[in-house]
This record gives sequence, C-alpha cells and structure tokens, in this order.
Amino acid sequence: MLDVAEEKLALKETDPEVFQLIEKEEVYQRESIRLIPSENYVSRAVLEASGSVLTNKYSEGYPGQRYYEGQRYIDQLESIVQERAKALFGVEHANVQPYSGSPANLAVYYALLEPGDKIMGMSLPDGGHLTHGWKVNFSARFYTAVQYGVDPKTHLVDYDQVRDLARAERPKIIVAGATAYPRRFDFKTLGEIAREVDAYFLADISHIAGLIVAGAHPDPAPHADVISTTTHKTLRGPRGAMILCREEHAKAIDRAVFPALQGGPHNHTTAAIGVALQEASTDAFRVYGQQVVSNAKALAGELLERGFRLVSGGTDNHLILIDLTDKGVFGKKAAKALDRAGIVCNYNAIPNDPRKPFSPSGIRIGTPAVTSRGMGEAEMRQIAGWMDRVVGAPEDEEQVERVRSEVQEFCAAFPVPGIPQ
Ligand code: DSN
Repeated sequence: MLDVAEEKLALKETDPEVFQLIEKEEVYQRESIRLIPSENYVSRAVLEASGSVLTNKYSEGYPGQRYYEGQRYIDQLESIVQERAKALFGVEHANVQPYSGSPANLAVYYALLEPGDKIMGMSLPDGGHLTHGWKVNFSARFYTAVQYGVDPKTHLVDYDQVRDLARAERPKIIVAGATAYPRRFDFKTLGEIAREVDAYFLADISHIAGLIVAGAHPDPAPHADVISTTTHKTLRGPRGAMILCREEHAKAIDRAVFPALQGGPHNHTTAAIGVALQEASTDAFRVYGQQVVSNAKALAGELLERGFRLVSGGTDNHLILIDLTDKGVFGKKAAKALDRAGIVCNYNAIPNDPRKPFSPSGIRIGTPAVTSRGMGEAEMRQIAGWMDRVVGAPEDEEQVERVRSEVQEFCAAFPVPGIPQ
C-alpha cells in the first residue's frame, strides 16, 4: 500500500484538477467547525480501506455464492464484516451491501411488502426521512403512506397517537427513525404497537447507530424485525449502509438487495465498514458516543442561555434543531452566514414550519464530527457564542470575518482524524 505522500503524488501528477479540489476540501474540513449532525470524520484506517484495490473487483452474490470468480479474499472479507455487524448490534443476520440509506430502506420494503401495501412512518417536516413515506419519495409513490408526527406543543413523538393511527390504518410496516428528531425513540413501545396491529417493525437507526453501540441510546434490536442504518454518521464509517434482521427475514432481505435492486457490492466500502465496526467495538468508541451526547447537551444548554429557541426544548441525542422564527432570520440566511464564518450546519424545517422546505425556519446542528476532533463541553460553549454572534447579525460581514478567523485559530488545536496536519 502506498503511503499518504505517495498516494497524493500519483493523484497530483495524473489529475491536478481533482487533486487540488480534494486538497481544498481537506483544508476546509480542517479549518471549519462541522456541525452537520449526519456527518463525521473517518479514521485514516477507514480512508485507506475505502481507497484500496478492492474497488477493482466485481462480486455479485454473497460469500460462497458469487457470479464471478476470483473471490478468495473478498468472500473472507465480507464474511468478517457480516460477523462484526452481527456481534456489534446483537442481531442474527447482517447484509452489508446496500449502497446507502435510501437503497437500504427500498430493499427492506421490497423484501417485506407488495406494491401498494401501507407504510407508516414519521413525516419529513416532523423529523422523519424521505424514505419513511414522504409524498415526493418512492416510498409514497409505490406504497400507500400514512404519517405520524410529533406533538405540536412538546415536539415529542406521541406514542398514543401512533397507536391510534396504527389501529385505524393497519399498516403492513411501521418505521421508526429520523433525520431531525433531537430525542430518544421508545423502540419497545413502537415494537409493541407493531405487534398489536400485526405490522413489521423497521427501526432506521442511521443517525443514532453509533450512539446505540456506545450505550448512549436505547437499543432497537430486541424489538425490531429489521434494522436499517447508514454507516457514515455517528457510526463513523464510510458512506454505505447495512440491513440487520432476524434470521426469518434473512433470505428475503438478501434477495432484495441482490439481485432485485443492486448489482455488485462496493467491496472497498465493505472493507471500510468492517474497519469502522472494529473501531466501534472498542472502549474508546463507547467513550466517544457518550461524549457526543454530553457535547450536544452542553451546546443546547448554552444556546438556550443565549435565548435560542430549540425544538423540543433541548436534546438527548447528538442533534439540535434550532427554531429561528423569533430571531428575525430564516434558516438559509443563518446557515450561509455561519458557513462564511467557518461553522457548517444545514437549514432545516421545524415542526409546523410556516415557511417552504427550501427556505425553512430552522437550522439543524449536531456534535458527532466535533467530538471526533476531541472537543468537549467547554468548546461547545465557545461554539454557541460564535453562533450567537453570527446569527444575531448575519449581514455584518466584519463580524462574520472576525468569527471566521477566531474559528480558524481554534480549529488548529483540534486535529482531524484521517487528515494529516
Ligand atoms: N441526508 C441525511 C441527513 O442529513 O440526515 C439523511 O438521509
């Protein structure tokens, strides 16, 4: 394997244009505070596996049953990764081939449902994901979607409402999971509701997988028929996904991923997922996952002190949803000013948002990436201070520039895993 400098020499010589953009992105990732809750920094080991010769190999099928020869190492690799996933999440079967989260959820529906069957998931404006039955997504076009939401006052999932809706609608599958929900899911209750109405229960843990293995969020494994997850968020792996399930669904899930929906697995990604799973099984990762939540609570606490309104009043996971309606600035404007100041987040709808999805009232932030750089509660309070200054005056470019230079100096003290200093 080439060392980092040699690798870069080859790229620089062959394609200086791409080389330079990657270099610039490295600097940007190093010099900014990354608060997008679905992003993280992978280790050098994950990057190496991801950038390896495994990208050269076709492996349609599964270990021991491939449609291409030459699988002597790939079969061993995929089997190891499956075993690591099963052990880490305490499940009977693992498919580690889905290309990402949306294809993984499509595979789950393909495996368990017929076209037109009813999916019941959390609505996108209330924090759910597109693939949980939102109207512009395949999950509502090819299936019948009903949606639950959060209580308009508390912004918490109202499990009584979920039960009533499930009893009235009799969905074939109930989906739990979110992209913008700052609180814990009660997987036990959701599993009970699903069983009561004879529905499958899918827990999409993409955002919280790393917190679950770290013991910082309740575990859906005892309650769910199937678990889907991306691998690149709190789990800190490469961009990819996994489907974890009970043995009774293993065949249907595997057939849905291949040959129904995908071709050859991305073996370089499979290897990198394996490395991430190995890292996630360590005590250090447990500490990391707990710190992600402590940091989110510290950041939320300081924002509240500074007069920010938070959806649900705070957080108990990695994510904070800020409602800017009383700040006189909408989400997109705030997020763009923050980006100019070196603080990267995304604008996001809030429950019952009066504004349109492309220019909503909120911003969404989270602590997985900053925690991977070794930042703690004190740093979170500092970040809240910078956010306050920028969001309070998003058009004051001198102020934005002052924050940017303070942020840049601050970031230099926190090395980015995977990026040489
Ligand atoms: N795009 C992901 C996120 O940012 O939460 C969900 O798919």
